[in-house]
Amino acid sequence: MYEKTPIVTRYSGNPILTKADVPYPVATVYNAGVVKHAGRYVMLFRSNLQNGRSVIGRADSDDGYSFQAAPKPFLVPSQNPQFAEYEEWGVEDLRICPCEGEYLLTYSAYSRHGVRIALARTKDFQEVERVALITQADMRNVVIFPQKFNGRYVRLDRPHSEISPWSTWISYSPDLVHWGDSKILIKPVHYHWDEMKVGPGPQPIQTEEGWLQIYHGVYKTMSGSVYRLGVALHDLDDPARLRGVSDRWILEPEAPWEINGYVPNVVFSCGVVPEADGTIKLYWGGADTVMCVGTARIDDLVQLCLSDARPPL
Ligand code: M1P
Repeated sequence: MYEKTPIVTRYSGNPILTKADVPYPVATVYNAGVVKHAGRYVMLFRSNLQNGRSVIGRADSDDGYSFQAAPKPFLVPSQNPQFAEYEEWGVEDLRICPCEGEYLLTYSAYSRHGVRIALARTKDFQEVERVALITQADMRNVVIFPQKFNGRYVRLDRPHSEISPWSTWISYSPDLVHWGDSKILIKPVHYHWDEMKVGPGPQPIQTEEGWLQIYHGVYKTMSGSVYRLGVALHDLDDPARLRGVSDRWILEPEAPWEINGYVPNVVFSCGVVPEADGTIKLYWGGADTVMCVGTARIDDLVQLCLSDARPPL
C-alpha cells in the first residue's frame, strides 16, 4: 500500500507541446483531448489567445510524443446563431469520445450566460458538425462512454453547485441531444486530496474489470488550489455502479512546468490513449500552460481502485 514507485511514469521529453510550437499567437497550450485515428495520434488542445479567450488547436503525431501543430485552430466560437450566443467567450477543454464509428467531441462553451457543454461530431477530423448544446449552465467536464447501455448513451458530467461541493454525476440520453435521469456518483471527500471538487477527465477506458475513469480532484490551500488526478472503476454493464474509487491520487504537480505557469499547481487531463500492450498514454495540461504525457499500466490503475478504495459519496 505504501510503495514509492510512481504509478504514472512521466515522459522524459516533457513538455511535449508549448505555445512556441503553435504557428499562430497563443499564450498557452493545455487540456487536450487525444485519440489514435487511422494509426496516428490526433491531439485537440486548448489555447488562450492573447485576449484571454480560448480556442481549440490541433496537433498530430506518429508516436504519441512528438506532435506537429496545424497552422490554424481546429475549432473556434461558432458563427451559427444556434451556438454563437453560447460560445461567445470561447471554447475549452475538449474531450474526444470514440463511439459507434465516429468521434463525439464535448467541450465547454463560455458566454455571458455561463458555461455549458456543446457536442460536435466528426469521422475524420476534417469535417466537423456541431450537434447541440447538451447542458444548461453551469456545467463543465462532460465525457460520453464509447458505447450505449440498454439502448441509451451515457455520460459523466460535473454541474456547479453552491450548496454541495462540485461532484461527478451520470446522465442518459436516447439520442445524444436530450439528457436526463441524472444521478450523483462521486463526491469530494472532506479533508482529502479532492475535498474541494472532482470532475471527469478523458473518455472512460474499457477493461476486463470495468470502465476505468481518470478524474481530477482539487484541494484548496492557503496559497491556492492544487489539481491532481485520481482513478475510479465503473461496472462494465452498469456504469452508474462504482466498483471502487482510489483513495490515492495517481499524479500531482511535480515538474517545474506543472508547478509554475498560467495557473500554478495544476495537472488536468482530457486525453488518454489505451495501447495494445496494456498501457495507456496519459496526456495532461501542466499549470494550464503546456502539454505533458506519461505512461501507466491499466492493471495497476484498476488494482488501485479495487484494493485501496474510498467511499464514492
Ligand atoms: O485552472 C485549473 C482548471 O480549472 C477548471 O477546472 P474545473 O472545471 O475542474 O474547475 C477549468 O477551467 C480547467 O480548464 C482548468 O485547467
